[in-house]
Amino acid sequence: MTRLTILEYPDPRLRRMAVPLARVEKHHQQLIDDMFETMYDAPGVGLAAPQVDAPIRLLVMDVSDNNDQPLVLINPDILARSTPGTMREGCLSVPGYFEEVDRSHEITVRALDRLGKPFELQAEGLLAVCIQHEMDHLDGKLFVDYLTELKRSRIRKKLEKEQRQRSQPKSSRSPAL
Ligand code: GNR
Ligand code: NI
Repeated sequence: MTRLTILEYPDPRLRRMAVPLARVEKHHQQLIDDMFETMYDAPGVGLAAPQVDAPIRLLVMDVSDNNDQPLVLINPDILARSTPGTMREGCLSVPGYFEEVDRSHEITVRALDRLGKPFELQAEGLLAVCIQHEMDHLDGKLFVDYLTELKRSRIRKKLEKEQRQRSQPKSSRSPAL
């Protein structure tokens, strides 16, 4: 298994529309295993393939306390939604920021499992919110898109600064520059 690199906002690769899988192949199952390792290690409760630079409609999740309820959704489709609610969300691609987002509290979703078998799932609470958050990633959408332009640009500038400093730490910069 391999831990994958998680792309961070405002990386343009997070904005691509992901394509459906025609069939689930061996290399997808390898990717799923690597995504679980990456998600548990982060740690996070969900991870969508576009976050690890794979523009396909596949996501993994585990909202349990003991990391013992792994869930794979391939080509997910929301069949029904009910009752709006608000939850504080974070994102592994927007590290360090948590903001309120309006989502449906309950959804019915249809998807393929890791073997390519169709299933339906009724979800509520954190699981429902997480599925909607991950499905947004498949459409190139991030939770910061629901915030005001002002908040979003502040977050973008701070993350860009962090990313610059990571690629060129102060200690390696010449004092003359
Ligand atoms: O780890 C995560 N926690 C979380 C909390 C509230 C709402 C959504 C999420 S998803 C996030 C992991 C992630 O970025 N998935 O794309
Ligand atoms: Ni996310």
